[in-house]
Amino acid sequence: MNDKLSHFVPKLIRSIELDGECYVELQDLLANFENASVMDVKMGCRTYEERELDCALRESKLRHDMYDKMVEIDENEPTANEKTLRAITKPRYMIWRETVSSTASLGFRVEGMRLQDGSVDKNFKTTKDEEQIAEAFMRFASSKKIRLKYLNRLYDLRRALMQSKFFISHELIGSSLLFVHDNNEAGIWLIDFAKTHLLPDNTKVTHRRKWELGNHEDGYLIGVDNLIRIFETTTSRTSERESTDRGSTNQIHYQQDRVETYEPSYLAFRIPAGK
Ligand code: I3P
Repeated sequence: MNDKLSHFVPKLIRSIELDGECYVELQDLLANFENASVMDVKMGCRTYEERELDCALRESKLRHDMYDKMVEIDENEPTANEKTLRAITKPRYMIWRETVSSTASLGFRVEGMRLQDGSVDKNFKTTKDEEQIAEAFMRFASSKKIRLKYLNRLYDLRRALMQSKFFISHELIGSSLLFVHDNNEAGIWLIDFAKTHLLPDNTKVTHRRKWELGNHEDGYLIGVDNLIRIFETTTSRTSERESTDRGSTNQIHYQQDRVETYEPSYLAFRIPAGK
């Protein structure tokens, strides 16, 4: 991939055909980390495609599983009719899900994380406030050094997105940023492109404008801007663990999209042999 984003996506190793199906083998993003912590952040203000909405409105296929997932979070949310049917349409679920999480307001939501102690937390469906999110980030990356590395990576990512020919010509729906760190390094990559599509001819998006049916805006950059802002607030704080760590630095200098307190590092990833 010859694009400004090429350092931010897993490398393609090869594509293979197995039993008539085509598979791609991708770089193992965890290979260069020791006991990695991993967080999945779903990007954008919208998580369904325009055509999905169109199909659902025409077919109005009802989903019992999505009704069940909805009442598990808020039993008062379904309408009387939905309660009778015990089912809702997919767009009804997806749009509601965007508003109970931070997707609609901040342009991203935390999907889940795996911490270094092996614990997995997927309980973020109603994590919406910036303070709740900042706390989740501090728990995920309890070391300020690592949060600063993430912040620099986010600055670099925003710059790359704004210069990328791929990004300017595509709509990215339901795509995630994968955050990976260990005690020494941190990286962020774009993953999950199942609902990423080339824009129709003569359609331009800013990735920041409000979505209206037909304009294909996804709000991706709104999410990146807000991630950066929240990570900036977390890098000016000290976690409980760090308050006892004499090595932590309190002076942080934000300079032209780069935090200078810790030496920035670009990660050069080696693709393990045979991968
Ligand atoms: C799921 C989430 C996924 C969506 C899936 C939902 O909800 O919105 O993005 O898959 O739809 O069930 P939740 O996170 O609350 O469990 P797609 O993005 O692929 O549509 P699905 O059940 O139709 O797969």
